[in-house]
Amino acid sequence: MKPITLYQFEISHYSEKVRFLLDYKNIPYNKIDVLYGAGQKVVAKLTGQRQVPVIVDPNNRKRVVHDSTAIALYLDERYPDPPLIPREPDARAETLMLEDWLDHALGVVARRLFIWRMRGDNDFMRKTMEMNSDTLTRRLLPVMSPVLMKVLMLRDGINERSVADARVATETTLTILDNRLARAPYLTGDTPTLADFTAAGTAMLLQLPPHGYLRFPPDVAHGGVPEVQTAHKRFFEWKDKLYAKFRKKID
Ligand SMILES: N[C@@H](CCC(=O)N[C@@H](CS)C(=O)NCC(=O)O)C(=O)O
Repeated sequence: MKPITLYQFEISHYSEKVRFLLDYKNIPYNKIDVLYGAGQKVVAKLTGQRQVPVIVDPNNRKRVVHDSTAIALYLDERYPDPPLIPREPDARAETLMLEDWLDHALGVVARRLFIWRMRGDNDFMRKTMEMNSDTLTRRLLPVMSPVLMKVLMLRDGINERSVADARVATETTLTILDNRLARAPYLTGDTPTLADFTAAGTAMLLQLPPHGYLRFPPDVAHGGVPEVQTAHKRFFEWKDKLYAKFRKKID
């Protein structure tokens, strides 16, 4: 099998979800780091929209798929073993519902909490963002980051109030996940499914993975939103175990 191409940001949690799926299915892939801004034009040309993750599959007439949910469905159909989404209708519906809910309930709110956390920490921001920046932006990052933060916060409506809402929403979501994981090893039972990899991927910004999975300096590992990590130790320990079991370390 030829490696799939993954257009991504290293710090993107929806890209992390896809990296998890590819690793779980043992599908080889090459990552292409898309530059913020200019690089997204390439993505727009390929897909008609500017967001990552995007995959291109050389084994299937260079098929292009964007959006982590569409990518999950594509991969499970094209590369069914091991399965991500159960075939039995009720289990299938539950997995897809959890996935859809987590994309929003964790993915969207985690980004809000992460950006809020980064706004006060230029060093952390630089370390996680410079990989997807061109040389000039990289050089400007230390000076520009407060401005960049303001732009991001305005664009995404991130302020005291929306962050307070995001904290409540995260608390509810992680409590539901904690309770499920107290009853079974995975969110829908005894075997991992798309729901688990969605939870682990979209929670990436609440707690970055252990060192060795992403191309960040060692001191960035497990960074994120400390108060959420402390309140939900069970979930974050489970997430680390999922990394150890299913996610491949980078060379
Ligand atoms: N629904 C999409 C969301 C993808 C998304 O939010 N991507 C972010 C990175 S995590 C992005 O590309 N942001 C750049 C932008 O919006 O310009 C998915 O599941 O793939």
